[in-house]
Amino acid sequence: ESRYNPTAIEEKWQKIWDEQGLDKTPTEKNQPKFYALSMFPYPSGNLHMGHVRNYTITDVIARVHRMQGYRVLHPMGWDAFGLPAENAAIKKGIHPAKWTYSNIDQMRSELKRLGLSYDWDCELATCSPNYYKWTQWIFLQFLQAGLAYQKEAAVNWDPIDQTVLANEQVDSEGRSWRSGAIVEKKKLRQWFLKITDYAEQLLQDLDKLTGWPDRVKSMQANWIGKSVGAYLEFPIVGMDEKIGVFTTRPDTVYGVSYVVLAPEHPLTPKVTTSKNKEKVETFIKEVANQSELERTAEDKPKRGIPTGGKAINPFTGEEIPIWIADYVLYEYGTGAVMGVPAHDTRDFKFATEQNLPIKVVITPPETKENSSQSPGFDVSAQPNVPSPQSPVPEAYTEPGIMINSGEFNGMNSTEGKQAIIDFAEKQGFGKARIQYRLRDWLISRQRYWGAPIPVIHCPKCGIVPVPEAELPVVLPENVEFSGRGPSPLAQLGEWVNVPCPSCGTAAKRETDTMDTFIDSSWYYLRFTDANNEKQVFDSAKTNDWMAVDQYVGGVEHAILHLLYSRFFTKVLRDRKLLKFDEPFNRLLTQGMVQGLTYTNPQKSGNAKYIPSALVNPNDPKDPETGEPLEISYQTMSKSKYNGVAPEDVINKYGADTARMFILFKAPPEKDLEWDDADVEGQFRFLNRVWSLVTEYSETTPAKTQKGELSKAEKDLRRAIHTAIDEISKDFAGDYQLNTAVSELMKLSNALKDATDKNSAVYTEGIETLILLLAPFAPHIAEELWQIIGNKESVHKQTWPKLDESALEVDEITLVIQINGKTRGTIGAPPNLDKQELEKYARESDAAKRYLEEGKEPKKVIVVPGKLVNFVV
Ligand code: ANZ
Ligand code: ZN
Repeated sequence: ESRYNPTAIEEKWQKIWDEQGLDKTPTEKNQPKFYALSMFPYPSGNLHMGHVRNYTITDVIARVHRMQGYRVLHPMGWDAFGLPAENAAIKKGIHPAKWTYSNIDQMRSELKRLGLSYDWDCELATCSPNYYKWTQWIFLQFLQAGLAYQKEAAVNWDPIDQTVLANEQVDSEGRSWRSGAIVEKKKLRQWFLKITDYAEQLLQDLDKLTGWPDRVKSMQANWIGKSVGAYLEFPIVGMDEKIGVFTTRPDTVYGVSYVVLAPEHPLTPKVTTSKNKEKVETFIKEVANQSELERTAEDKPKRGIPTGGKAINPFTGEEIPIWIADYVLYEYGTGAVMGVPAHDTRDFKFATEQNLPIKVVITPPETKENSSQSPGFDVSAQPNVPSPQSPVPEAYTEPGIMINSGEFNGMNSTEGKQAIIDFAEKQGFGKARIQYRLRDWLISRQRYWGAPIPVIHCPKCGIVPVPEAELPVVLPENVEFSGRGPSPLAQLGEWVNVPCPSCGTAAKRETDTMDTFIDSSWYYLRFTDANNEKQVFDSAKTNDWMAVDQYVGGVEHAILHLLYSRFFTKVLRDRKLLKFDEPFNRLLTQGMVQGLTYTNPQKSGNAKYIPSALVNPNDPKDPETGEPLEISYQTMSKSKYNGVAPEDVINKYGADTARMFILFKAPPEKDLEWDDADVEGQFRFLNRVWSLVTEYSETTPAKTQKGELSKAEKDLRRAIHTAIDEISKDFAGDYQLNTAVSELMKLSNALKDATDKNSAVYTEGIETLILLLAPFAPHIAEELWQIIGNKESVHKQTWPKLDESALEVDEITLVIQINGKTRGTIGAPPNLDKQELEKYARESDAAKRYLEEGKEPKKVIVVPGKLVNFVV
């Protein structure tokens, strides 16, 4: 037979499969459904290895499920709105639509070369009016439900991309997720979605997601950030108004020595005395320029000043000063806190720096272990001892027993919290309160390349939704992209000025577009009915296919996309469009693809990365300076010159080898180090399979088994069914696809070593190997399947069935011991009982040698399946 020529067979089969419609989604419902989904890509230009890995993992899972009798939905599309297209327009003068669609064409053709079993009839691009019409329609659903609103707020402003960002899009260092710019605070009128209405459900339902990595679930739980505590009111001296605070520790209320307002708090100017006015105003201005991160950083001094105003602790009647400080955030809780320096670390720091009283009101519970030793501070300290003679070296933040707390003395913190809340409620100055860290989702962007928010601002009617019949609000095409001034849409008078749909008065279109995370929050629903022109989707179809059974993508979406999608699903369920409340049953977050990276430790920034083409791998030196280079594996990226282009690998080895390598090299959720030698290794493996099968095809093997299987045949059959068993388990469990590939290699070795290649068992082995290989390396498997004489596609075959009896072993090894010492081994049939085993053992040479003729051993110990020990 001919040599293995991947290029020829891959092109050939891709064409045939396409013509046959092999990967079309079944419409009949006589099989259980399986929805396999990869996170759809942003069409940036070319496919990278991270994409290849993501899509290969999902494709193998989809293919195995088809063979296992599921009807499978496996679609692909494009997350096609967003800033890079617009930046390309500004820089190169290409219209964002043109740039985007030509990238899509490029990437689609690369995807097609990978042999991914997509139903391309479901393809969608979020930038197409057919899609964003429904994005806009969904926005109007939110608006109708009271879940979309406009408000003026201090928002995250990205000075590079000239747009606002959601909180989720600002990293822990205060940088934009996209441009990397340090985000500024700006007061602007913006659109929000009320995700906070769903905070509790989004938190509770995490428990349902048993198929999600714990890490992702805990990231979401932390982001939602539920705190249970109390709302307490402190009357202001000389005024009718009160300061409401949120606290998680109402049990410490007797230890309050001051109240702090966020500088932006509306009460700040009211409580400030004329003496302090000037200083307070200067301070407010200083804080306004600080990011949230700067304000809350642990290691920074807490800055603040007194307003001169005073409040009353409603529990003690005590007068306490009102301060403002940077560490109190206006956006969280009530924007005001009660300061309890003895039991809160930040308050402790602040009080120490500002010389405010520190009053201990909680003491560690007296247990036997710690009653004798010092609990870390002197609990007998007097209240209101001014620092720096602080009564304690640090804040005691654990629960404990209440002291210095009037009638609540002696209660433990848990009881105490409830008692304080009950008391406050009875007296009318407080109540229980639950607080979430999650903020409403800021969705408006001052950019062009996104779905226009479909509302009109009328001077008479206010906000008027664009009537459904007039959707989509299409993006105008003739637009200037200067990168300066307001959004390109806002500069288009003829587009902006329209009559009000409701009263006809001259009105203005909303010129903001939607955050692209809105587009991706519902695309998986549209896939279930992608070509519906009349509805967002036919609920019957969507309810049938959803939830996604296996979702695969990057962990970088743990909060953003995955939280937003869960939110959308719940809202659309409440709008009666969906009958389920979680979109993704199982989630696999695949690891990164890392490339060999050369760095010069003497250089910094991007200059330290040296392209491998310029380096001698045996003696890595900087080609410019001769300095020795360091070698590491790092996530592939253009700026590190450590990427491997998928096209190059496919051209050299074929898509099947690329797929096999990626699946074999690491478990899906772990990082993967690209290694040319291992790619070569998988190519050789496919070549071995090729020879094995083509050689077999030239023989005339026995078709049916005649008589009993020989030992060699039994062994081969055991190898075949072990492979079926192990690989099936890898798919039923947590997708250890790397071990599945090793099992394929083991089976191929067993076939190579088989002595009788004309037996029916050998035929079973060859067929099984091709069938098991088919999901991993679909082209070569199809070619070999035809070579051995089949007409129907290998991808339409059923997954090989396990014959448990083939796994049974013929013989076990039985150890013979005399007085506990091993004296020999013998083969014995499996499943013998104790008596039978003993009989077997007595017959052995070893036993005969050591057991005196005619003399019974004192005792015989039998461990079934393992050993027989004669005590003499
Ligand atoms: C008094 C107190 C005593 C507090 C104590 C803690 C310990 P989490 O868990 O994050 O919800 N706080 C409330 N609103 C704040 C704001 N806008 N900016 C800064 N800090 C704020 O934390 C809630 C606690 O953070 C609240 O409980 C409050 O301090 C503070 F021994 O109240 B605590
Ligand atoms: Zn009107």
